[in-house]
Amino acid sequence: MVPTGLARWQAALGASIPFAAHLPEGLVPALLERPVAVPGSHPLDWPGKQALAVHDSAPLCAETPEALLDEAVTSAAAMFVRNNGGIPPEPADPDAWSFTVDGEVQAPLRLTVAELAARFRVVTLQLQLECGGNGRAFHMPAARGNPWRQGAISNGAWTGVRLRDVLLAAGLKDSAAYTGHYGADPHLSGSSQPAISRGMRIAKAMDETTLLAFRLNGEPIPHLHGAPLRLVVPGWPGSLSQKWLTRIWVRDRPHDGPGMGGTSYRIPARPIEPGQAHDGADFVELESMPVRSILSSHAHGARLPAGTRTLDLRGAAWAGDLTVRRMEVSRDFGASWQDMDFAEPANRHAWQRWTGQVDLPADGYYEIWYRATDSEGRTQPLHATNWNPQGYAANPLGRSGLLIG
Ligand SMILES: Nc1nc2c(c(=O)[nH]1)N[C@H]1C(S)=C(S)[C@@H](COP(=O)(O)O)O[C@H]1N2
Ligand SMILES: [Mo]
Repeated sequence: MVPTGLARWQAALGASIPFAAHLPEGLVPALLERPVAVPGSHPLDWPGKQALAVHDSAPLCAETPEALLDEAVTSAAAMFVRNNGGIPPEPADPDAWSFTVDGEVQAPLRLTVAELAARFRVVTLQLQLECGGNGRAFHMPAARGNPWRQGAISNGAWTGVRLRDVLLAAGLKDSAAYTGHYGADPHLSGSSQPAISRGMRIAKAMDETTLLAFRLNGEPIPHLHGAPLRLVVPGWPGSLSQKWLTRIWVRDRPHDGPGMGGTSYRIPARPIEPGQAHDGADFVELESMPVRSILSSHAHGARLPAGTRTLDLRGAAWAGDLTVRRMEVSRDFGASWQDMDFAEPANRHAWQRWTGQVDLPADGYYEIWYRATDSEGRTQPLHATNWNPQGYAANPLGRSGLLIG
């Protein structure tokens, strides 16, 4: 059956749609539905940063277009930015920056960055840092918050010490159950309450890939990304990766700072009606992020020369605490899928790069659909599922529109 609106769509695209017969009923071509530029955004103008798509200036939040994520290790310039408050002043002596560990520990600690590096084993790991709201733009109806598409992800090479080693040095009491994180950034209202203060179960804090980081890609961390000291809690919502870190409070119960409880970083255990008002009382914490993939070799909306008959595709995929066990691409609206090659992660919690080739039969409009499957067999769905008021964990498959000719 010919989908309704096909002639209109082809006119709007200025191209024929060779695989139009496979367009699922009711699906609008991605290039017509999703403008190339993120609606309402403007390019970031910030020293040392690329022209990311700014969702908000106060607090500063900017998304990385997928095509700027083509490096195996994300450069600092390409990293998305997510702030909940202001940006604290830069300290004169970064090595003298100190933070405390207190609460349910035998011996509270105050350590400077220099002491951390001297006392504990220093490691470098490639780590996914993904905003809990990545993919929010795909929830229908629109959910509250920055409408990230898929660009609130980075995979930097972080250098620091394991939080685990520092917690062991402080000596966890049997009552230690949770962390609470504090940073130096001011609340936008000027009040003394933290802009954000989240925490995690102690098991994640004790994971070998949870770092107290002071370097990124072999350089000092850029101030915007949390220098001189930040947490990197890979695979879980980025909000746990406290920037400008000043304190870790070890608690005997779940933390209750701003960003905890209710509908914050929490998702329905059983789906609710999309758009429904909800207090989130019976929601569950969003911990390991869902499987997701990006296409970085071709930007959504790119035009390639007439006669192009093969595409060399590249991208990345990741799955929170899990790994990716399959990466597939379709160029005919999901009628057929082709397996892509993908690499093992550089270390646990690093993303996985993928590559592959598809053939195109003619000039015209195509959509490259891309989806990953995690190590427990969950595949990215066609549409976002499990709608929730703050729009977390939407991971529909990717759809990039390309024009040939
Ligand atoms: N101190 C502090 N840390 C913070 C935040 C913040 O607002 N203040 N935002 C968090 C959120 S929601 C995310 S997704 C990541 C983003 O890290 P980035 O800006 O370095 O990419 O930082 C987290 N750490
Ligand atoms: Mo975030």
